[in-house]
Amino acid sequence: MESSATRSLPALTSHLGKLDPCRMSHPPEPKPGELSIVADSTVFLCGAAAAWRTSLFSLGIAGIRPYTGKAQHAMKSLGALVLVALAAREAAGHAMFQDLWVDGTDMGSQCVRMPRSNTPVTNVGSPDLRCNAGTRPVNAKCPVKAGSTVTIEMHQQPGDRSCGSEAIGGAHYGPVMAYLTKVPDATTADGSTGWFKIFQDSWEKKAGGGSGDDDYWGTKDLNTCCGKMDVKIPEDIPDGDYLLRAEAIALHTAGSAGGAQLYMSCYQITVTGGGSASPDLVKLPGAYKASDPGLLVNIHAPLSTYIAPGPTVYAGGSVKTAGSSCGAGCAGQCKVGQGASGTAISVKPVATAAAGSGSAAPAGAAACTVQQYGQCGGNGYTGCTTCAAGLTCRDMGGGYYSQCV
Ligand SMILES: [Cu+2]
Repeated sequence: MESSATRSLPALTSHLGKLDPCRMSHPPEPKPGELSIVADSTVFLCGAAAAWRTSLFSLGIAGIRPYTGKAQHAMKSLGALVLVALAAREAAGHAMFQDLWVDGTDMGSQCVRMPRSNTPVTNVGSPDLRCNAGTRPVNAKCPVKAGSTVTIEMHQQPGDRSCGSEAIGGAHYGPVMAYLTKVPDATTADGSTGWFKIFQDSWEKKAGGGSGDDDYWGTKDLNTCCGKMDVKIPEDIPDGDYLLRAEAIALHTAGSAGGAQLYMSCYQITVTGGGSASPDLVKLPGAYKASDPGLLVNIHAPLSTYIAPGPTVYAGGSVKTAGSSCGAGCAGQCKVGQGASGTAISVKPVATAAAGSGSAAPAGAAACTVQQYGQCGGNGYTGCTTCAAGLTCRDMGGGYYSQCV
C-alpha cells in the first residue's frame, strides 16, 4: 500500500496536477480550518474562508508545508496526527478492482493480480497500463463459460467489500471498460499480446446538468452498484486462457495531458464452450495516447460528447448505458456472503515474470509474497501474510491494518 505517509511530496503534487485540491476533490468545499482528506492521497488543511484557496497545506513525509504562504503553525500537530492515522489506510478515493463473480458465483480475489496499491497509472505509454504497476501473476484461474457474464468488483481499500463507502471516491468520474487478451497460460502471461475491448460504461449527458461532473459516468454506476459491474464474455471467442482487464478512468484532473488516472486489474480466466472468432486487436501500451479526447478532457466544463479511449467494443461484447440501473444480473443482485462462492482452478506455483514494470518477486518465491507497503494482516484480512525478503509485517495501530515495511 502507499499512503500519504509513504509517498514523496513531488509524487503527490504531480498526481494532483494543477488543480486546487480543496476545491476539486471533496465537494462540498471544506470549511475554514477543516481537514480535507482529498482523493489524491494528500491531506490538506483548507484555510480561512476568504483565502482558503491560498492557504492550503499539504503533508508529505517531511511534514507539513504551506501550499502557498500563510503558515499556520498551530495546525501542525493536528496534521501530524492525521498523517499517522492515514498511514494505516490506502489513499482515500483511489481504488482497485479486487474481486470477480462468474455467473453469480463469488470467486473473491482468487484470480486477480492484485495491485500493490490503489494508486492510479497515469503514464499510458508504460507497460503498467496492462495489469497495473508491479503486479505478479497468481497461481489460479477462474473458469468461465463463453457467453456467460462475469462481474468485476472494485473498492477503495484492499480487502474491503462493503457497500458502505463508494467503490471509487472523491468525485473520480470517468468510463469503466473491460478488455480481453488470449494467452497461452494466464498464470504466466505478461499482457504483451493483443487486446480487444468487450465492455464499456462510459458517459451520458444529464439533462439540466451544469458540467461534465454532473453527467452520468461509468464510475458513478460502480458507486451505485457497490463496486460491481456485469461484463459479458463473448460467446464466439476461442476456448483457452485469457487475461480479463478491468479498468476505471478518473478524469477529475484530466484537463492537462497525463492528468487522467487509470485504475486497472487483470483477472486470470479460462474460457470454455466458445467459438472461432478473431476480434481485431490492439496493443497495451499503444492503444491510448495522452492526447486522446477521452483522456485529455476538462469534465468540469459542460460536455457535448465524450469518447472513451481505446477501440470500439467488440460486437460480441456488451455496453452499459451510464446512469442505467444496476440491473437484474449479479451487479444488482449479488451480495457478498449470500449465495454461492467458488474455487478457482489452482495451478502449481511457477516462476513467472511480472506484467508491467515494478518489483517482480524473485523467481521461485512463494505465490503470495506481499511487497513493500502491501497489506499482510489486520481485521478481517484473509490474504497473504508473508512479507517479501527483508520486510516485516507491522501492525499500523489497533490491529486494523498491518503492512509490510
Ligand atoms: Cu485520484
